[in-house]
Amino acid sequence: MIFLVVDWALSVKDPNGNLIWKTTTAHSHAGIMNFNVAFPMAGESIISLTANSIGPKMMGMDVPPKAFTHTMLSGALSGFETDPANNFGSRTYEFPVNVLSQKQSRTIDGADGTQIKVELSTTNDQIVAGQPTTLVLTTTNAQGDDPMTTHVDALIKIRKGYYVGTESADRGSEMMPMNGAYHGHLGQISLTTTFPSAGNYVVTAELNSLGVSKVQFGMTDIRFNVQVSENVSSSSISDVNTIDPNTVGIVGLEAPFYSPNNFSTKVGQEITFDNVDANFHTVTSGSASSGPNGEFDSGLLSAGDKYSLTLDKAGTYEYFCTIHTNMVGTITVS
Ligand SMILES: [Cu+2]
Repeated sequence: MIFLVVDWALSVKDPNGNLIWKTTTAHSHAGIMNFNVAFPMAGESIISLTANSIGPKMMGMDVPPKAFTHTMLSGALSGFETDPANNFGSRTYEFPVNVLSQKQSRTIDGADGTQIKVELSTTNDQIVAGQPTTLVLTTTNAQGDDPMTTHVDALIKIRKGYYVGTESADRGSEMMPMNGAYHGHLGQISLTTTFPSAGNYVVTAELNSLGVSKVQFGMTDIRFNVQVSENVSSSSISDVNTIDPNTVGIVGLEAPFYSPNNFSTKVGQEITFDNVDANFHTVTSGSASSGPNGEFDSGLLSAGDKYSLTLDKAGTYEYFCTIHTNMVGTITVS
């Protein structure tokens, strides 16, 4: 199914339910969106897509028929029908994504029938671009009862495409394998590095056992993929509130919609709504199901617009966006 002319937004929640990434509310003329996001931690993350149709009326004004949302089940792009059912309101679709742990281990063959198990782990679950991360490579003997390995050298390379993030110096001759490479006396090697940007990195390690090593596995190599997430914290969403405690950010079609979504204030205190999204929104008292109740209405706020509101009676006020009716928020006045 293809939608023509819609507003929409995408967000991603991590397995703990924290919002880790969110688009501004986008408007597009054909229903195709693509995006890049790196998942910061293992577990089930949820991608939410909210689509909002544009109907014959918006904020009480007529919308030209060409600007309505059209739903096309099949056929040519120009052959869509202008069916009133195309005005489907706001709908949210959730897509769970199962992210595998950054902790990875693999058993690889060494020389003379030896086998070693190599584990890559990180000191923190979340590898964030621009922040130092320690990678730990642990090599153990995969055969017999004694897992101990000793005196392991590694030449570690971290790459993303043509970008070389970290590369230890060449390990030199086999006689002097420690030259410039990383060395672990008990088969454990750590490397602290900073990934410059989000995305998928390839970590390769050329491993070598010294002559004094407990397991003589010779030279072998291993490769791991590491996901690095964007340096976007949920603080970028709440920032607008930390600047001024009496400000509510209008953050768009995906939850929390208005940040903070449930806002508490005092009688007579001025509240500023700040449209930090890239699309038009309103702050209108009432609810999507029963419509505006006339207590307050910001009218159309474009990107960057502000709306000030002072409530003189204690109580709980529900409000919504008359363009994107899934956008709802609450103000509690005491
Ligand atoms: Cu809106």
